[in-house]
Amino acid sequence: MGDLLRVIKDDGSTDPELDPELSPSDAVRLYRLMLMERILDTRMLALQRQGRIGFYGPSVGQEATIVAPALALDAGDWVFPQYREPGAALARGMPLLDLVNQFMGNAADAVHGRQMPCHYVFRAGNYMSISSCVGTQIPLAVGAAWAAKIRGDRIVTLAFFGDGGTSTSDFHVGMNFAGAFHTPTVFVCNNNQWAISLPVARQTASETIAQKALAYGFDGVRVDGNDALAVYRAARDAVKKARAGGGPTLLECVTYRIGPHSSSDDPSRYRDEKEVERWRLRDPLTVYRRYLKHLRIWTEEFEENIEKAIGDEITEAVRLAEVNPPPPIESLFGDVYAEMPPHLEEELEDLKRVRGR
Ligand SMILES: Cc1ncc(C[n+]2csc(CCOP(=O)(O)OP(=O)(O)O)c2C)c(N)n1
Ligand SMILES: [Mg+2]
Repeated sequence: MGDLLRVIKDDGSTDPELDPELSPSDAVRLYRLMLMERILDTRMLALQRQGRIGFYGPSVGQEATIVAPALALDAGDWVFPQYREPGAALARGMPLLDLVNQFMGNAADAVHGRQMPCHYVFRAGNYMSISSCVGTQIPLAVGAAWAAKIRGDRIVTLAFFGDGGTSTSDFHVGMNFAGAFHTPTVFVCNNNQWAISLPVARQTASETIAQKALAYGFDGVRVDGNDALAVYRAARDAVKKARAGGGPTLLECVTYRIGPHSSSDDPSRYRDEKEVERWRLRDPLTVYRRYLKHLRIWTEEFEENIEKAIGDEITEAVRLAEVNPPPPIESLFGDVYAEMPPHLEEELEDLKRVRGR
């Protein structure tokens, strides 16, 4: 269990026993989503620095652990995300513009600007709304899986969480319940080595996170989280097993948070830049490019075209999102009662008067 599951070899060839044998178009789709997440991060952080969005949590270095599990699901399955997985939402079909509207909290944002930026929801893709409270999505994923099992729906639920999330009581409650009730749940732990400024060695005395699954009576798999094919393979196997009634699986995707925890964090205050440089050598995009090159898909021209197309898509989404006004003031009072009660009507009138309209 201590060994890491790897599929892509250093020369870009793959382990024939483990290769999930993606079609060329699926192989490109996986790359495009990872690259989209990378470029989106750079652009959104820049917008945050310019004061055009309030806050942002980048995921540089973790793209494989985010996109590959989402691609292993069927359309009817459910995702219970943490807060660092925009690539998974896009993989579930969320339009980029919806995502950017949420980052800006404007009138077109599905949650009317009530959530922090990066706390999106995509109902049509069964992508649950995000809670900032670490770990709370884990029992929700298990509960939804249990409900599906009782109803006889052959769906799978997938929960994303971090290494820090494994220290919450919600993690242990969820894992225990999933094991005892044999729920169709896939737990994806993005072990990016840090929970803001706390290193994983201070998080747990266990040698690995994957081994925690043993105590709850199901399989734990330790995956090279920077090898997208390994993550995809492990997630696909876990999803298949869950759907066939084989119960839950915990995947520990070993990766690294290259960037800051969020736009409000300065990691130079608590970690050595040399550690970051070491991990940069195993950038998941570089690893995957070697594989695409081996398949004779990747060329410099391919890269230029795809980067330009993604860049243009983001520019257009930002342009359209910035045209949207802020949410109307009435939206503060909405979505609680079917009809607004008189005391809220009065408050709304007061608010309008104070605001001068
Ligand atoms: C219950 C709870 N405790 C503390 C926090 C503050 N907090 C936000 S993110 C975070 C770190 C989480 O680390 P990890 O689970 O490893 O996820 P990562 O950010 O590394 O992806 C903390 C402590 C919180 N949001 N919720
Ligand atoms: Mg972490």
